[in-house]
Amino acid sequence: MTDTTKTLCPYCGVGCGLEVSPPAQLGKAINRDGQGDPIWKVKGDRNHPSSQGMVCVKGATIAEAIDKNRLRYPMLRDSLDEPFRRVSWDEAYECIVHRIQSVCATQGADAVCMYGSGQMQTEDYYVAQKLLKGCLGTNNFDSNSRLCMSSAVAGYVQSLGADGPPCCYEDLDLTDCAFIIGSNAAECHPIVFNRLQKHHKKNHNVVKMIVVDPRRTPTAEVADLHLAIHPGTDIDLLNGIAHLLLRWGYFESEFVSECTANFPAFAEVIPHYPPEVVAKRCGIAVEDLETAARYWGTSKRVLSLWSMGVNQSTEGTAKVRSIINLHLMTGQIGKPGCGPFSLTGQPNAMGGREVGGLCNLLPGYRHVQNAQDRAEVEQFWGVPAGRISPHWGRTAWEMITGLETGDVGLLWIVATNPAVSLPDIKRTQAALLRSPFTVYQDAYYPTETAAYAHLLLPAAQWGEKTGTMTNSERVVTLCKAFRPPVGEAKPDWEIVAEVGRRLGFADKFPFTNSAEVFAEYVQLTRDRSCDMTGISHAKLAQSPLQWPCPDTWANNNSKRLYTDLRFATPDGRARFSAYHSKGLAEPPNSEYPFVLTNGRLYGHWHTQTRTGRIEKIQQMHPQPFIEIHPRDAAKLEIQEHDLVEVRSRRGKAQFPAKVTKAISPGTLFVPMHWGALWGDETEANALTHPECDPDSHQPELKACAVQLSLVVQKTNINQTEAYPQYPRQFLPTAF
Ligand SMILES: Nc1nc2c(c(=O)[nH]1)N[C@H]1C(S)=C(S)[C@@H](COP(=O)(O)OP(=O)(O)OC[C@H]3O[C@@H](n4cnc5c(=O)[nH]c(N)nc54)[C@H](O)[C@@H]3O)O[C@H]1N2
Ligand SMILES: Nc1nc2c(c(=O)[nH]1)N[C@H]1C(S)=C(S)[C@@H](COP(=O)(O)OP(=O)(O)OC[C@H]3O[C@@H](n4cnc5c(=O)[nH]c(N)nc54)[C@H](O)[C@@H]3O)O[C@H]1N2
Ligand code: SF4
Ligand SMILES: [Mo]
Repeated sequence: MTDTTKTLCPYCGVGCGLEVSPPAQLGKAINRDGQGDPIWKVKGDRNHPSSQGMVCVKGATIAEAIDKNRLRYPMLRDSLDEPFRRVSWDEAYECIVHRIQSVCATQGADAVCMYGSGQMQTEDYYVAQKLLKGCLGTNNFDSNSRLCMSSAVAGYVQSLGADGPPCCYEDLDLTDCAFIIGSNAAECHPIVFNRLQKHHKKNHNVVKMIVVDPRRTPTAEVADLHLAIHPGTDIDLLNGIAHLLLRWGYFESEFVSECTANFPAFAEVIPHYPPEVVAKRCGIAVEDLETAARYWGTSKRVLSLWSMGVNQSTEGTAKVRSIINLHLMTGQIGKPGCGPFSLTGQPNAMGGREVGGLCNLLPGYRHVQNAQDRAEVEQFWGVPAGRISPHWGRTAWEMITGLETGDVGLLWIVATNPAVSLPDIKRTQAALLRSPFTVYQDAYYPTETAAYAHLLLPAAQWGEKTGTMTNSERVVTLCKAFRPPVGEAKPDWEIVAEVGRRLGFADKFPFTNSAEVFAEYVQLTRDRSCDMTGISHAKLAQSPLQWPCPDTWANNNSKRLYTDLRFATPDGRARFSAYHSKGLAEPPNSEYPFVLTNGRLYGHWHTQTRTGRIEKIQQMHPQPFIEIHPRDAAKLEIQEHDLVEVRSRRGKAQFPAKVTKAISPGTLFVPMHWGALWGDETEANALTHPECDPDSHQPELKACAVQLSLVVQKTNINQTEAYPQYPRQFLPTAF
């Protein structure tokens, strides 16, 4: 393994290609903690179709974190107040198998849950679906995509008939109006945003950029029009734009009558959204609303880009569908440069959706509630008819409430850090403390969730295992191993497959490598909208491939979906939806007068398990903060860098104040990256609530009502002590 290896950046859903080459000193003795390991060289892969050699700071520095604080051996303890002891893999496997068998015997298979992540590779996901849904007969596999992409999935399925963003990155170069809503792409999807920005700059008089976000983010900074709407008023805005488009006659009647259904219901809702009413509700000027509608109406190719400001909402599905409505009424879909383009969060959230990695899905964009879908998968897996449950399994949050009620007997967590990232974190942590048995399969130690685990399983991570990931534009890339796993770590799919064999399903898990897993899985995509039968590890070793890619096609020409204007619904027509705005689940009131929102910073990745250990990134973002508008700060006599306290109905947290006009009055913003390991009382999720969307079950992480008060003035704070920059060893460790 000395040559350059082509792989994919394991952070965001942009999916940039990387080339990794060995450090000069490879082979030198390394210390046991891996802290002094030589650093692998990483650069952008110029031949990758999605990124063409570009990378952001996260991709460029990834190699600096791959050896620090790794979980190297299986570790076990009987109760959470004991220290872990190292055990062999054999002992670890026997322990899980015994636990699963006894939970199934006493409580039934629906008491077993696996909580996975969009950072699992497709092969990892597939093996887990087969074990839980096919062998055990429970749909209790959910992933953190429930917190992330599930509203986009529900919106696409309901409006277009199937999941899958219909657009591609080339559309960023071809659009004449980018409508960016609830996305801070400049920080969160930087390589996508750079490409769009380049096009926007080059064609400044023609190409427009609109950003809809309560914050003036770096994304909003470069827009032609920034609509700083009140949090939770997106549907008002979208219906308000539709109102003006209809009033001004920007309406593709032929497309609407030939290719869509349900327009009359939509047309009944829209008159209720005249500009004066909408502008007032959203907190924007009528002229700005009109400008937005004018840009939409006069542009030939409108490309919408959205992310968590849309999805993480109790009306997330309705927001997604209301965006799609605008595309349908103006015929802005299925053509170059336009369409509703959901930006995916995690590197393989797309793959996870394709392979059925949510508790309501089955492989190949199938649904557990659809009898034919279940029958097809049962037959393919060779399991008895009726084995796959016709009901939704537990969603991520329902796994937590199941721990509270005692209905969950075993929780197996893979590649996610729920003790930081789930809503209402104190309630989540209390529930995790009550878990009869928690298996935690992760690459790092310590993490916050390890404190709640009985059994720790060391996962081989990026670079140590070979598998595939799908990015936001449906491009599948092979992520090749370039070094052996640390310690006794193993690829996630291998661990799950071995448990399956030991549970008595040996014939279902005959795989000897991940290429075989993939080869089996793609057969389940045959004739589905995400057909990948023409893709294999061997072919991907030549170059990434975009789906749909059936084995019957001579060329991989899959840039856009629905180019024939036939949609994936039974009658081929896209569906208009008719939603009224409901607003926030927890609106501000006199006791909790502010809306707190939260999100990401350019350098950090989620709960910092990797980026928190990279010096350059630590220096970029040394500590958390809270953004407060100068008018609100003045009322409370808060000044820059003062320590302030935020309280919601569920918990509290403290942050240094950042007084800035970038946030709208009445709204506050904190970053989501600081869990208990990285600071005292700086958890965004100590404040958030779990209320969720009725269709997608995605929680409204983006908004909760809070109160704000001054704690200490800046002159009295020792900043370094208040915010330690490196993880505290807060757990007893037997390493
Ligand atoms: N640097 C970095 N990049 C990442 C990640 C990371 O951790 N770090 N994570 C990846 C993942 S998994 C994801 S899901 C994506 C997330 O990518 P984004 O969704 O772009 O990121 P966020 O910062 O969570 O939220 C985006 C914006 O939503 C706005 N917002 C809040 N409430 C509302 C509202 O009611 N309406 C509207 N229109 N906007 C609102 C917030 O002000 C915020 O600026 O990023 C991916 N990329
Ligand atoms: N307040 C608030 N909360 C949020 C959000 C928000 O915007 N605001 N966003 C939500 C969203 S969109 C997301 S995606 C989640 C993200 O939240 P998490 O999924 O909890 O975040 P990560 O830190 O990415 O956790 C990934 C874990 O996987 C481990 N890991 C990395 N590679 C591997 C591997 O190959 N195998 C295994 N087994 N483990 C591996 C890492 O060490 C890390 O512990 O947070 C959600 N929570
Ligand atoms: S844009 Fe996303 S995929 Fe590309 S290098 Fe940055 S984090 Fe990695
Ligand atoms: Mo996400």
